[in-house]
This record gives sequence, structure tokens and C-alpha cells, in this order.
Amino acid sequence: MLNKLNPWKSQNQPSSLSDRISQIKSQEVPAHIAIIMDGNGRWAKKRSLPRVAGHHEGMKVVRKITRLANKLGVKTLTLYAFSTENWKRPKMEVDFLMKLPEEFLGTFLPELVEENVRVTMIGHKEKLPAHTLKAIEKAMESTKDNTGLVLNFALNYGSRVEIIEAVKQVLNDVDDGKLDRERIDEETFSSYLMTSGFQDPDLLIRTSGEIRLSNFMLWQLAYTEFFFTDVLWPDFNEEHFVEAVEVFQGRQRRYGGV
Ligand code: V07
Repeated sequence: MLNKLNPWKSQNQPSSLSDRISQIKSQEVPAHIAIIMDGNGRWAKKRSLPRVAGHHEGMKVVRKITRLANKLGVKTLTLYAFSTENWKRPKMEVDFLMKLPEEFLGTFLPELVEENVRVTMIGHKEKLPAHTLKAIEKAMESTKDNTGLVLNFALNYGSRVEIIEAVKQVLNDVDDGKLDRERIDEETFSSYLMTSGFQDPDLLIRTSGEIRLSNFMLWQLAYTEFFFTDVLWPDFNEEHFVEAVEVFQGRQRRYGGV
């Protein structure tokens, strides 16, 4: 690729990751990136390992990508960690997954605090085990005043239920006279969703070759750019993330003029 920043650099030489990062930062960086982190089970199967080994490896990738997103100046990173459908998996797998937030935060929370990252969550808290919720609430509390990257975990999240709950709340507020039905527009309705206060994602990444949304942020993704890759989430690295952002910026340039 042509190196626009440094004309002295050989143009046949591949750009280093740090060059690509500087290049990205000199352009418009997607403010909100959402990721469907798929392919952990398949990664494990390929290695004859139990599925949970894939989930554990996937958790390490979350750290790497969080650091990089923060470095790039991304404002919000939403990660789909557990869907409402995932309860149907074997109990031992669900139990393992529900321990990952504690493990992740047990070692990574000090760095998140240090790096000015704010931890948030969307999804239904009620069904989560107490130990899981406790760890997440501690992280949210100790990072609530941070002003850097917002690291938003979607946990026990499903978009259709989110929309139905929002409709019910809108109806309640209309019945109670708190909301004028004529004032219901896109912005008002958005404020009833779990993502109230977040801007819509600019870029959605889904790993592992599946080309579908799987009930993730259906309303919020209406105008989002999609990046699908065959790479399995545990194999997803800094280069892959940088590539997704480069592709996003390329698309912005192409229709940016009109
Ligand atoms: C989970 C690892 C990533 C791949 C996808 C499935 C498995 C990090 C968290 C997490 C959640 C909340 C929080 C801090 C960390 C997590 C689950 C699964 C359920 F505050 N990774 N990860 N939670 N996986």
C-alpha cells in the first residue's frame, strides 16, 4: 500500500503495525465499534480441546483488542460476550462462561483503571449469577468517572426483547402522561433502549465466517458498516482489527465526497 505519511519509505515494503496505527489516527476513527466474538468453540475443536479452552483463549483477545481500541482513540467498544440464547448451552459451559468476567477483571481491572477505561454493561442483569454481577458492578463502580474508552459488555443481551421492553415502557409513559405520543420519534425511542446514552455503532465486526446479526443491536445497526472475517475470535489479533478499521476508513473515503 502506498505510504502517504512517509515518502522516503520503500513502497514495496509492507507497513509495520505502528505505521498503520499512525495512518489510522490521522483520519476519522470509528467512534463506536461493536464486535460479535464468534468462533471460540470451533477454535477449540480444531485443536481437540474442550470448548471452554476456546472461550478462555478468546478472553485474552478481549484484552489485546481493548488496549488497541483505546490506543486508536475509539470512544466505545461494545463486545457481545453472552446472548440470551447462550443459556441453552450445557450447564458446565455456561458456568465456565459466567466465571470469565471475574477472571478477566481480577487481573485486568487495575490496568483498565490506570488507562482511564470505563466499564459498562448492556443486557438483563437479573439472570446473571450473583458472583458474576458482583465483579461487573465493582468494575463499573471503580471506573465510573473514567473519561477514556467505554468498554461495554453485552451480557445476557438480545435485541428483540430489548425492543419489546422499550415499546412497553413507551406505552407506560404515554399512559402515565409522561410522554406525548406525537413526540415519539427515532431519538425518543432510542432513549428507551439499553444503549441509551451510547451513539450507534459506526462499525460492526463479526468473526468466524458467519454472515448474520444473531439478534444483536438490530435497531442500533441500521446505518452501521459491516466487516465480516473468517478468522476465529481466538486467532483475531491487532493486525486483523487494524485491517477492519482500514477497510472502514477506505469506505468512508469512497463516499465521503458525496
Ligand atoms: C467471555 C471471552 C470472549 C469471547 C466470547 C465468549 C467468551 C470477557 C468477558 C467480560 C464480561 C464482562 C466484564 C468483563 C469481562 C466475558 C463472558 C464471556 C460471559 F465486565 N470475555 N468474556 N464474559 N468470553
